[in-house]
Amino acid sequence: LGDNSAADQPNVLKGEYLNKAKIADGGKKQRKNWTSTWVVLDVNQLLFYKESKQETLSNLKSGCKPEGVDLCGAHVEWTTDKSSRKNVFQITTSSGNEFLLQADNYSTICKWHDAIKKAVDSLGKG
Ligand code: I3P
Repeated sequence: LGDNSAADQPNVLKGEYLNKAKIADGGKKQRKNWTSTWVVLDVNQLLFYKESKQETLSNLKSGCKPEGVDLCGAHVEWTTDKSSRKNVFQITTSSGNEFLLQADNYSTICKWHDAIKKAVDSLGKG
């Protein structure tokens, strides 16, 4: 099944660059600002790094920590009305933070959508 060790840990996806926009913080709308972000799916949280090399540095230096998104109680859904872009899904956290994630490649974004949804579902059953 190839070289993807994620097969051993079904809820964890290795880093990849996706387009990210935070559109609400604690329920309060924010101005949309799309940025390319290195995204890593951990068991119970999503990690946003500015760059791939920050992931390596964060293991060594405490000043390089990523933005962590708590997936417990989060909602994940495709959206066509929050953006003019294609292939966009939204994550809404239990604390009212809203993120859009997007990639031009459909299979890439599907892989992330499905894995994050699976992670959220398995935390719900916890
Ligand atoms: C926003 C920017 C975003 C766009 C957003 C605009 O303008 O063009 O890319 O979102 O549309 O408001 P600005 O840079 O001046 O803030 P999409 O690319 O996702 O469509 P929106 O207001 O309809 O969210």
